[in-house]
Amino acid sequence: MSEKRRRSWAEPFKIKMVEPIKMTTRAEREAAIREAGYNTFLLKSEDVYIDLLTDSGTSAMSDRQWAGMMLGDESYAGSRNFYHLEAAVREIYGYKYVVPTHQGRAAEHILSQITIKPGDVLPGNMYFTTTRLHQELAGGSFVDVIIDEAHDPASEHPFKGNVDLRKLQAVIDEHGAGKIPYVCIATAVNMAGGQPLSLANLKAVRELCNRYGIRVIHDATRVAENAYFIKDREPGYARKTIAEIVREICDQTDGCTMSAKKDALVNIGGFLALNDEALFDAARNMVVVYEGLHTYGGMAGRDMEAVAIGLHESIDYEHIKARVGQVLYLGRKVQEFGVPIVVPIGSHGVFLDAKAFLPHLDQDVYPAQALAAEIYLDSGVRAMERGNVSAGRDPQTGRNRRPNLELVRLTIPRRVYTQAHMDVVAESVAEVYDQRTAIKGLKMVYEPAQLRFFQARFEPL
Ligand code: P70
Repeated sequence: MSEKRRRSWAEPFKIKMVEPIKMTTRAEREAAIREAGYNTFLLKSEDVYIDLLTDSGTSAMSDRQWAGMMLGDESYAGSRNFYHLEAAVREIYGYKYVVPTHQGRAAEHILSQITIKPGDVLPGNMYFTTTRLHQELAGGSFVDVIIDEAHDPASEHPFKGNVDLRKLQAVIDEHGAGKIPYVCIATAVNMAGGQPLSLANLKAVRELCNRYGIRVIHDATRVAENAYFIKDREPGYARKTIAEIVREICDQTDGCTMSAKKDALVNIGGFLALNDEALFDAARNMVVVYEGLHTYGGMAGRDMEAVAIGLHESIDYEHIKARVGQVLYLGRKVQEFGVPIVVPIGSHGVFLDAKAFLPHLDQDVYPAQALAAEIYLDSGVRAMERGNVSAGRDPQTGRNRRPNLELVRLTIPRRVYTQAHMDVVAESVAEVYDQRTAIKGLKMVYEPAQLRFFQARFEPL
């Protein structure tokens, strides 16, 4: 067979347990989305056919991970599984100290409370909802220092997760290093569409921060996916392993917050990892207040074992190539139908550009929210709004932030769906695209004070 006719990837696993999913009628979906206040977070998962709400905690664990669960040491203190987790983090990421937490935002909470003083500023390569909220709750304010291209869904820049060093320098000049407890660097930047940063850029950030004695903290939630893009796109990295690239990324940083529910292929878990002993000490004092003893955080022994094994699986080349490959497959399919999406196609999902999809809708009638509801109505596929609702209100003005990116995220769980599922999703999006001029906006009728996207309710206009 000629190379041209060969597929670029196939899943490096076979399926040995299946979970039936329910198909619904249009009438059932109409009732379900109305009851959910047109918010896909409020749907019952039983009413969902293909669930692309998130890649968080939704992956299929391997037989090895399940076997590891049976070896859970559920002792209150000193569980053997904690030491396995600590060893995996040290070996793969290279950070010295590990504080287990129940998931990523708990690590963000602890880090924010031990490092941020009121009035501090936190530069970062685009906000993430929970990260920014914990910074704000500790009295800090987030400043976006990502390159402009990241805010443009049509820019083909290969490393849209990169930091704009001039923006970072300007924040340092304006506030002074004393007001910057750390710079927060995410890999495979979620809100930009799963976009990677380059190692060259990260090294330049490190150098700049070294000059001012500022820490660099890494949101490592999707670091292996970022490493895959570096191997694929960054000069000089084609021959390095995913493990080597992941390690090189972590080596530029002073610690990380981690939601193990993504890269690490578990249903629950996370940690804070640090190199500084004094900071670790503060974090360890804090974890016992909010999470649990410092050798389990918020996790059972079996959960820590599954994370330890999942971390090793996450850096397997065949795994990560198939994972990112499946996202690429869906993205290209959607593009073939002419649907506007964020380019380059990201690592964990396909992001529909709702502004270009629904140009007749103003951002304050929530086009991405309306589009996610419409896709659910068409096929039972569940997506997530990542636009004006997610961005929330500016604490100063109280007005909607109206972010540049108004997106619907079709997020792919790892090792869960097949290529046929991806075809169904792409065809449904194309069908909705054909009907787009008939789609109307939404009015928010219930708005929670924090992280409003989770529980807000809407009515059709
Ligand atoms: C998602 C999930 C979680 C996440 C993340 C990055 C880059 C930290 C976290 C927090 C779940 C989610 C969270 C908030 C709003 C919508 C969805 N992202 N950093 O679906 O980790 O969830 O374990 O507390 O992506 O993108 P955790």
